[in-house]
Amino acid sequence: MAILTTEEFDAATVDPLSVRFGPGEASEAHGRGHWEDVDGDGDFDLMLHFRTQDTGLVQGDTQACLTGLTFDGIGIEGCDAVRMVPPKNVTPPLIRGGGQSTKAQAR
Ligand SMILES: [Ca+2]
Repeated sequence: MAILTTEEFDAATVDPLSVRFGPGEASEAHGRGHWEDVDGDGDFDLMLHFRTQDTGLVQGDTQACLTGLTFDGIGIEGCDAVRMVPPKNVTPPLIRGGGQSTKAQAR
């Protein structure tokens, strides 16, 4: 999960420990933020790690939101597309075809 710095928003102002992510309101797994240039545009973005089980997200969720505070106490929030990757060899994919949804068993 990354909070990107843009022209309007400096991710370095975000207090990493204030950020809650997903319906489970997960907090940063390591208790700290990581500043990296995630998108390679030359400024630092805030990278946060959350434990999947803490976020409350389940496979099939396509969007997740976070809330947080800047160091100045200003509330921030944002949502973005997420892709939950199923554990290998556990969950069969849902295949949609012919106007009907069909559950396919992967073996
Ligand atoms: Ca950047």
